[in-house]
Amino acid sequence: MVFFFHCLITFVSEQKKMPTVEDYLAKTLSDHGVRRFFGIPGGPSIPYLEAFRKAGIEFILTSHEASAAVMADVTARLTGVTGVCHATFGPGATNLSTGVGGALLDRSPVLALTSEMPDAWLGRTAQMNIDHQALYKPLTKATFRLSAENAREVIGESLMIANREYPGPVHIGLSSDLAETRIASPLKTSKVADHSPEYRIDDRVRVLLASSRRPVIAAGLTAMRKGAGDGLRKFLETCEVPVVVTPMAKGIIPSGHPSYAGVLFHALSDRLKKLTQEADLVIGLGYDPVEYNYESWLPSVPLVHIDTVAADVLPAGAMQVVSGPESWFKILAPLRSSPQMVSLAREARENMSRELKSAINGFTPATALSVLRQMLPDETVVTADVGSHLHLVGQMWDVTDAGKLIMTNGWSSMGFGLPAAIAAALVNRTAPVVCVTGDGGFMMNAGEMMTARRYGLKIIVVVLSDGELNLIRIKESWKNVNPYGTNLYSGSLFGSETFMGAEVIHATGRKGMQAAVSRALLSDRSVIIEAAVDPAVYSGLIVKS
Ligand SMILES: Cc1ncc(C[n+]2csc(CCOP(=O)(O)OP(=O)(O)O)c2C)c(N)n1
Repeated sequence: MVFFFHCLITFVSEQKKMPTVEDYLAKTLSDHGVRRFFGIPGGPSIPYLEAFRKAGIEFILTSHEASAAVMADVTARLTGVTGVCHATFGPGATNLSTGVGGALLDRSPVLALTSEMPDAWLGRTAQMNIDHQALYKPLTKATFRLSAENAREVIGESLMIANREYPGPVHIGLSSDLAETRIASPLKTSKVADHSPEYRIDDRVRVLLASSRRPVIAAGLTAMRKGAGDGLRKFLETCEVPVVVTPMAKGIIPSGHPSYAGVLFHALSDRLKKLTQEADLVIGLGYDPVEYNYESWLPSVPLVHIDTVAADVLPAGAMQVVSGPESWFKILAPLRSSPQMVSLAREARENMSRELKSAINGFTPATALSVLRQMLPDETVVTADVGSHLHLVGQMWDVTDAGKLIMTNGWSSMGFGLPAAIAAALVNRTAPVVCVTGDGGFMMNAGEMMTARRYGLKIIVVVLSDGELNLIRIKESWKNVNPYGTNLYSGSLFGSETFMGAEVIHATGRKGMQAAVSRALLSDRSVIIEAAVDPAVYSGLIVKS
């Protein structure tokens, strides 16, 4: 009996020493390297906000939860540390989910924390109550409900799962009565190791590589994310073969590199056909089909697909090697130079560049971009939204380095550009951050201009104002349908000199654009440049898909 009471007292005093769930979560994330998290709080969020604040993790209040998840995604992309975002019950969680889907299909490690109803209320009719676990199942790599008993295991495992290939989001539901409870005594955390998969190369892959005379490398999102650019450049020094890239891999080698041909899928990418159709072998290198499925562009030649994760479906006859980037260039060793293909790559690159230059005629989106390119320093971080302008930015913008052009081409959600710019400005307070967006996409998350103001951030927002959802209008024209449901407004978008406290500069021509950019660069606050462009050139540049 005495022994029993002794054990009970020891257990109770041990429990008292255990941290609360919110302190444990905050400390674990802080130790992991998290420095800020994004969202909109509800009542049950308060203990978590406090615990995070005390652990040195700043809460960034956004105008919409979707933006918070985009910011978490972009923070993770730029820092290499898991991004964290938070929302309350029901509508908070559904708002957040749009950005969480982005982290899934753009492959970014994110923890999405939402407040959930206590056990007794799950499944009941109650204000703001929906099933978050069901909501997040298709949008995440895993979804959990935290408890005092599973806290250690779930938090540790969530971080691991989010960062394993492909990286992506994990959702953790925080029951609203969970805060202030102490986590249960130490549990074994199950360690799930993430070493690169053991790879096996089929002999047929070696034969294909060794016998190819006209290979083309297609470098993709995984290659970019894994930092394979240095390895690729080194490889190309000894083996000269052409390289095409997916939009999110732009910058993996410089646009002026002799092997660089151009960007698949984006403006004028059909000009790459002359090169790809000459190929006798395509090598998808760190090629994540989420951006652009092979079926959409691959000529009927053999494919060797190399990636960190097995593809769900590949074109018939394709060979695949699942391996980490440290083995990629060993795998490619049998490949031989192809000067003839490299000269086709140069031709494609030069032709596209010539055609893009001819679109700089009057005040077109290409003119606005060329002014920006000339005036912004190389260290500028550019974020782009989704629409016709992205097709142009993707092909036209010379990217000097990884992390200098940020886009979503896996999830492709309008409204991405502005919150992405805010996240980039929070990470890097010295380099200029410029968001290039269409007017439709800007309007989706325009409230985030207040977030930039609240945190004293300086971003330059270039709204390519054409008064319409141009990409959809172009798609209507491909179907011989008159413009319908795509007109946004007539006249000026802002009709004012300020928007939420930010100066709005109207530019209607090249000179005005130049003056606006100089002024914006000199300003110590966020500036919006409303570039009233003529969108007519888009239809000749965007490739029918
Ligand atoms: C959230 C979301 N809704 C709708 C779409 C479909 N969509 C793709 S591009 C586009 C038009 C974008 O218009 P705007 O932002 O003005 O850019 P522009 O095409 O004019 O450059 C639409 C509606 C999408 N990608 N994401």
